[in-house]
Amino acid sequence: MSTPTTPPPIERRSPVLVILGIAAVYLLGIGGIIAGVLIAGGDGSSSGPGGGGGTTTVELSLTEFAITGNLTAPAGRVVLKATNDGTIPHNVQFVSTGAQTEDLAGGASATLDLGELEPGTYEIICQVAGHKDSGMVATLTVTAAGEESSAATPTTAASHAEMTHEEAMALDDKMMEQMKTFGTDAVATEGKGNTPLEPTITADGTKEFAITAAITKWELEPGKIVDAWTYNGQVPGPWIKVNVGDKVRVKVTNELTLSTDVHWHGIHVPNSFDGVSPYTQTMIKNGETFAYEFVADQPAVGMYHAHMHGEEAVPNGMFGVFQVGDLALPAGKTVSGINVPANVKPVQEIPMVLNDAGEIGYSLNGKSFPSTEPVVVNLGDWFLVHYFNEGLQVHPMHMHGFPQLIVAKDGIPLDQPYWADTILVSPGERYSVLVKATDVGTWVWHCHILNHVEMKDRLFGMATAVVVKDPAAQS
Ligand SMILES: [Cu+2]
Repeated sequence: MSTPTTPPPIERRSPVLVILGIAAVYLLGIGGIIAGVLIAGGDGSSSGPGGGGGTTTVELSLTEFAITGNLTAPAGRVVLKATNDGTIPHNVQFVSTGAQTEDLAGGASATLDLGELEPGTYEIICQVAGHKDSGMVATLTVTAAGEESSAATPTTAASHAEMTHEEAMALDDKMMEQMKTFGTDAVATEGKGNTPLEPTITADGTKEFAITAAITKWELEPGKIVDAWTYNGQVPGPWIKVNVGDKVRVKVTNELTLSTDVHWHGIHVPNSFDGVSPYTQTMIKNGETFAYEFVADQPAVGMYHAHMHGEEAVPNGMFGVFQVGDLALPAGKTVSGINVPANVKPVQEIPMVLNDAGEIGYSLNGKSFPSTEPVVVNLGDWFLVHYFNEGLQVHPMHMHGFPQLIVAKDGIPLDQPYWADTILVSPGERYSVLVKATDVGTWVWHCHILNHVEMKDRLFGMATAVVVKDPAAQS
């Protein structure tokens, strides 16, 4: 009798393999996933607690954004075999011990030995920032010896394809009900980002702003409250707008445990205020205040965010919009046959800050659908949108109904503006677009990576709408 410390490759165990369960999961059009539990038994090679026996290999599949598999094993030694069936890197963490695999590229596999497990339930997550909140969490159930038969019960929901007509209709209805709450008081949330920040004007005419970094509660959608990393308690942080030529001072107070700094992304500042510790300043420690001072001498559609610990701080909410001057618009210009009036005056200027990770997750201006804010305009209005991507992924932003005239990239006006209905915004980028509301109705506006906006039974994340009203029709 021997007790192996390393399970042999599964393939070599085929004589004693019993495939106890296969679950096929259909998720948002991403194809099928097959998972099974492979149990080694009958060779008497080892004896688990209670005499359950053997090592169980649990196969699981990682996708955007789910962990699926037949996540049940008898008490004893358990080894996870994870395969990334998705397209972006994922990993697997066994939460109770913190053991985890390396990040796996799409198509890669890894095993994770969980050791001897007592009966109970154990959480498994993908530990890549934001992936757990997006759905990559699963429960491993370890049964007492002699209950192996329960391992055949899939833990994942039935696929759409396997549903009865009645089940499918109920799911459809559930989705419609959830979507109808958009724009109603039922989905109003506490807290609003991008609130304009008023300066104090000092004796020498400097516009002085104060922002405080802290971890504060933030409501993403009704009842979903997270510990966000915020500036002045909001996500995005306050919207700062100054004029070209203004003397600016921004006093940053750090109430985080970690140190921080603030980078002025796309804003022309002296090197000493670029916000990159330790190269341009010393870090701002807990309880300290640092003043950034510069003359806002060039027009900008910029943003400010933490640089130090940015990988964690920024997705968790430490970002805001900073503009210098009004963006020059192609007034009077004809682009692809469409004329922009010489006197064009946008009725609204809308920062649209994209995020996809950390505590905030898939969101527009710090809120997840249906709590995202619609843009409400009148027929014939022109409005100006600035997209800012503060997330970790690209987002093709698609507006139904109207093309968007891209007038500036990263705040720099384009000599050749162009029309597009979908604009790919990468991390760090800004696109400014001018839109004319040419048709009445509710026009959905969303990221076109569909699992950034939709789950099996509901919409979420990066979706909102442009609501165009006809004032004449309402009188
Ligand atoms: Cu997206």
